[in-house]
Amino acid sequence: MALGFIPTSIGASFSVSLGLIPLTIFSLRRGWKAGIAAGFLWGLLHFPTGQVYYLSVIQVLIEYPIAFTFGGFAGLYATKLQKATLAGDYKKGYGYIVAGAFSGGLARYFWHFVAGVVFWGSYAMWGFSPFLYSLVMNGLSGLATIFVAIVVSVLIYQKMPELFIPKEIRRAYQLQNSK
Ligand code: 218
Repeated sequence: MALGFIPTSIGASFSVSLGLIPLTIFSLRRGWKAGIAAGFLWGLLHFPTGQVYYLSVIQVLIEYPIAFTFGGFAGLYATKLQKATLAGDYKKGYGYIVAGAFSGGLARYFWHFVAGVVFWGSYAMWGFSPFLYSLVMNGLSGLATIFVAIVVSVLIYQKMPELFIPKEIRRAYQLQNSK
């Protein structure tokens, strides 16, 4: 939420969502259930912090509680990432970070795309149709956001891979290998 206060937007339709970086890392560490719970809370926090773009009730429901919750689906790759990392296979680990960031990012921006077609059509520039305008803006925003989340997550993974593995899983693994 705090990272969201760093200005990265151009108009109302393009922005790089820096908050997806910690949500991706958290989801890859704790799994998709904890991830979507965190994503849901992140979506709700836009209300008390006054960060909501409001066009209609349905649009707001889609773009905040729903879209942000889907960001937690990076956690679908948590178990695979942890197994690869504990086995020392960091190359595979990079692949799972990329897959996780794409899963959460695409799932979230799919909802912004839907809201864009239905509710943001009157903002369409350059004579684009609502469909094309939403596809281009949310596609570019989503890809830029996913790219930044991947770069930062991979850099952190290289420096401290253990951040992606909860302490209790690390301990269980160490116990098993000391027997
Ligand atoms: C075409 C278009 N323009 C704007 C929006 C609104 N939107 C897009 C991405 C992310 C968010 C969440 C807060 O940053 C919002 C409100 C859209 N969906 N489509």
